[in-house]
This record gives sequence, C-alpha cells and structure tokens, in this order.
Amino acid sequence: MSPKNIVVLTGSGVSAESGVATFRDADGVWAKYDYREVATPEGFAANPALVHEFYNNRRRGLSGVSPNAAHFALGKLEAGIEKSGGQLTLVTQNVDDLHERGGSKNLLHMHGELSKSECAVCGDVRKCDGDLSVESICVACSQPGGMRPHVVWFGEMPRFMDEALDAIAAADLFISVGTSGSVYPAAGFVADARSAGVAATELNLEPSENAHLFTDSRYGPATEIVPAWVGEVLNAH
Ligand code: BJW
Repeated sequence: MSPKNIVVLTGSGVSAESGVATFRDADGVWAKYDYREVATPEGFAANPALVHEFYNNRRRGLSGVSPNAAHFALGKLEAGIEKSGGQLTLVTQNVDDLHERGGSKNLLHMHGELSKSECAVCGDVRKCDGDLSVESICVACSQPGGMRPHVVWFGEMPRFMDEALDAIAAADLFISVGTSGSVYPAAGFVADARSAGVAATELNLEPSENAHLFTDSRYGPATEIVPAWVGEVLNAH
C-alpha cells in the first residue's frame, strides 16, 4: 500500500551531516554545555548572558550550514504526496531552518526556531537574524529585559501539540528520522501512532530508545537512508 497521509518527526540527526551538532552524541551539545544552565527557564533567570551567548552562537552558525540530501528528499516527498492528493506533515524538534531551505512547507517547529525572538513581556514573536542580549528592547512593546530566543526549554510546553497529535491520529504512516527518542512529548509520538493503529518506521543512525515500538526500521546516515526511502515511496505512487 502506498501511504497517502504521512507524518514525519525529525530530530537533530537529520541535520548532523549539514554540520549542525546533535545533543546526546559523544560530540553533541550537551557534552559541552550543561542543559540546566542553557536550556531551562531557571538557567535563563540565573544567567541570561550565558544563555544569550549560547543561542547567539548557534544562530550565527545557521548562515554557514546548508540543507543536506535528507532535507531535500523530505521536501520532494511533501510535494510528491500533495500532487497525488495526499498530505505530509513534518513535525521537527530542530530549531534550525534547514527543512524550510530544503523545500518543506507543511512544517511544525515544536521546539521553536533559532531565527526568531520572543518577548517574555508581551509575547511578540518575530524574525531575528542578529544577536539578542539582556539590553535588547522589544520592537512591539518597547520594554527592555524580556527578549529571549524563541525556543522551547525543558519544563516548557512544546508548540503545535494539537496539530501534531491530530495529524498523527489521521495518518496512515508515521516516520521518525534522526532522533534519540529521549525527550518527551516527541518521544511519545510513536506510541501515540501505534495506539491509533498507524504503522511507524524509524530512520536513524542507530536504534533509538523506543526502537521496539516501530513496525519497520532502517539504520544508516540520514543523507543515504532518507533519499532511498523517499524514492521507494514516490515510486509506489
Ligand atoms: C543521525 C545521524 C545521522 C546522528 N543520520 N541519524 C521524565 C519522564 C518523561 C518526561 C520527563 C521526565 N522528566 C522531565 C520530563 C519532560 C522533559 C523530558 O522529556 N525530559 C527527558 C530528558 C526525560 N520534556 C520537556 O520538558 C518538554 N516539555 C514538556 O514535557 O512539557 C509538558 C508536556 C507534556 C506532555 C504534552 C505536552 C507538554 C520540553 C522539551 C524541550 C526540549 N528542548 C531541547 C533544547 C531546546 C532547543 C535547542 O536549544 O535546540 O530540544 S533539548 C534537545 O533535545 C533539543 C532537541 O530538539 C531534543 C531532542 O534531541 P534529538 O534531536 O533527539 O537529539 P539527540 O542528540 O538526543 O539524538 C540525535 C539522534 O540522531 C541519535 O539517535 C543519533 O543516533 C542520530 N544521528 N547522526 C541519522 N548522520
């Protein structure tokens, strides 16, 4: 059967071969930084300058990286599925913009976006290509001191949960690409899919923590296994 309604969940492994660091691999972000200091509201309250520096550096890094074959393949799959009357929803945990640049359009950034700022005072969210600091002033409410990166830290509510869960419940295939399956609620999506009777495929470098929940799996670098899998799906349409 060729799937008509697909939900793809991606994690940092899909961007690894573009030069964006993963989190929990040996050379990952959490090997260099303590997540409690840079990725929690408490860490931001304790040392906002450190957190701004962490995200400013990563935001600056976006201009030096490009989408890889896996991002482009997922963009091509979305266009192909739509052409044949189906729908693909891409839910990403990544805060980079490589899926957009790879052609994906129906995209939910559940952990936010590096290239946006958020005002903790008035809630304004807008494009942000430069650095943020404790001195930054909100363009919308003119208040200083409330500007933060538009990312979801531990203990905060991920975005677009209703849209993601509705899409999973209505899907005929759930795909997980390049994520360790260790951060919830995203790590629970495969169980949500299986409970709704949706088939689930894992595409990853190595088995994730919840690999046993998938009905099918392929292991290898995303730039190889994602285009190969996309080619098979599009050929079946
Ligand atoms: C390749 C590859 C290649 C490498 N090709 N693959 C106890 C139990 C359950 C839950 C909790 C708990 N205690 C606390 C919680 C909740 C907490 C949580 O899950 N904690 C766990 C650590 C236990 N979650 C939260 O707080 C979340 N909010 C929340 O739960 O709100 C309540 C709620 C509940 C239910 C419904 C709704 C709401 C918020 C989580 C926010 C996560 N934020 C971060 C950082 C911010 C953004 C940023 O700075 O970038 O998001 S953490 C970090 O982890 C980042 C990532 O998006 C996320 C996932 O990581 P990812 O992408 O999977 O990376 P890695 O490194 O783990 O894995 C990489 C994978 O790629 C590996 O498998 C490699 O093999 C593979 N790979 N190279 C293919 N070339």
